[in-house]
Amino acid sequence: MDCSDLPAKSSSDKYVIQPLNSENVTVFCEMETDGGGWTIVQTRYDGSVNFYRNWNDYKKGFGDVTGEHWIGNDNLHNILHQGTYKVRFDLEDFENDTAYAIYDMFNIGNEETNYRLNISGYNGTAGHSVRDTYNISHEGVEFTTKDRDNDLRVDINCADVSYGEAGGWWYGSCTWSNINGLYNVNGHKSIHWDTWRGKKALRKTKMMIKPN
Ligand SMILES: [Ca+2]
Repeated sequence: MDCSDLPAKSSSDKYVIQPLNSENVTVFCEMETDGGGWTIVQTRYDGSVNFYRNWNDYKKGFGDVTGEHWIGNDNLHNILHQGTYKVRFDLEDFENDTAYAIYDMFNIGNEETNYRLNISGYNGTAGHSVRDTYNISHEGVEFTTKDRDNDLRVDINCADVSYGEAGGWWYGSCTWSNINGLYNVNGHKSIHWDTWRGKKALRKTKMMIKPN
């Protein structure tokens, strides 16, 4: 069903999983961090993959699972729909410092809900940044891309690089965190996690899920 089904001594690598009522999905399994058994949703470390993409790319997923990639919102929904999951974000800045954030409850709706987000139960070292500049939780917000504006800002599209952040994400009145922003660019269009490093660009991100 997901990477938590692998035997404990399995190596971190790509594997094929078959979520319930879903096609097979090739994913990368993280088997070392925090007990292993994590299914990778997103990872970035060198800027080799463009994350400024449209709705359909985020829906289907992009990049290679052994490199920088996004798992795809349909795949993510199909995995999360099987039970109750937690999500973990691992972050590294350009000074090699690291931090993490875990949310004990994480789920997203299907495409008809615009992948509506449920997230709660923060703990970690990076701080709770899945919220926006008005200090409002992103519980219940929908996914937005440059070509599909579902955010809470009426004046702009938060995913549009010209006016907002950049990259697809669950924006509210934009956001304190965006791991899908532009690579190695400081400011609000960057990969950022405000409660840890403000709008300073981060070098590495890893987002992953595991049954709770
Ligand atoms: Ca908007």
